[in-house]
Amino acid sequence: MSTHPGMDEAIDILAGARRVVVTTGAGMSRESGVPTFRDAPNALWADYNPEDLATRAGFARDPALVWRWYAERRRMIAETTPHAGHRAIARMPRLFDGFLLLTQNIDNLHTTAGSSDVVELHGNIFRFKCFENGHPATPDEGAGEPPRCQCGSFLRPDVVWFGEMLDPHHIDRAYAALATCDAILVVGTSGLVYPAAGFPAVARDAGARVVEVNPEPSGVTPIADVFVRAGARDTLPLLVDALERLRGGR
Ligand code: BJW
Repeated sequence: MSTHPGMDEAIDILAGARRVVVTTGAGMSRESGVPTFRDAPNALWADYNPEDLATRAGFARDPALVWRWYAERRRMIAETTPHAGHRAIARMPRLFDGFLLLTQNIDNLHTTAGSSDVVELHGNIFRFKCFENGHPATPDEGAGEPPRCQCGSFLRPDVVWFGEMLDPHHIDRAYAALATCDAILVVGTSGLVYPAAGFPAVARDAGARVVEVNPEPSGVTPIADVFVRAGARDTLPLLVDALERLRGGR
């Protein structure tokens, strides 16, 4: 008998799956010290209106404010390290015939933990691009807030703001995997921001079982086959340890 209600069923579902999708949100990195977006009291947006910060219109209105907000978050994230849950997910691909990790997180922690193929749906805070033309760019040290691109426009973080399209290549990979997976493991997302919020339902409608790990109910919980009400850091290693034992270290 495992510690958390639902763990044994979650293990059964994943042990019986050949193709698995894992999708993660901000709660995945909370125990590494990265604040989530919507959990009081430390939520990132507690003091700000997201519409002022994470939109093209917000950046156009006050580029320095948005740049500084991201610069502060980048400094803070750079001091964090992945936890045992990130490392457990990095061990998962070898357990299945098909595996895809879809993260909404921009913090790079899955990659640092050893996941080699991470679909970063909302981009990466450590990359930059031109605000006007979208080409990749590297800011010069001390080049202003925001720094200018060579073409004269401002630079911005290479993240996906509200109202912006996700990378079509990422979307194609996501929906192809969702259509064919046997199980989807959903970790630490409020299930409110689309299109990622719709992924569990897409997978379920294509026949997959839905396992959720989250200390609080989310928008995903009503359609989850199993809801493991617990944090990512302690739960995922237990889950992956059990799968590795069952699969004989395949
Ligand atoms: C733990 C834990 C622990 C705590 N362990 N768990 C369909 C319907 C309605 C609207 C739309 C729609 N389709 C598109 C839209 C518009 C919009 C949208 O979804 N709006 C909704 C708010 C309604 N979507 C978009 O604009 C997207 N673009 C798009 O679809 O383009 C086409 C289009 C355009 C326009 C109209 C229609 C279509 C782009 C979305 C980009 C989101 N960007 C952000 C910012 C990224 C950059 C940055 O970081 O600054 O991404 S918003 C923010 O929310 C961030 C996150 O990735 C995202 C999701 O947040 P997440 O991960 O769920 O975090 P939280 O904080 O909300 O939840 C944390 C969870 O963790 C909680 O459940 C906790 O309980 C849990 N937790 N501790 C495990 N220890």
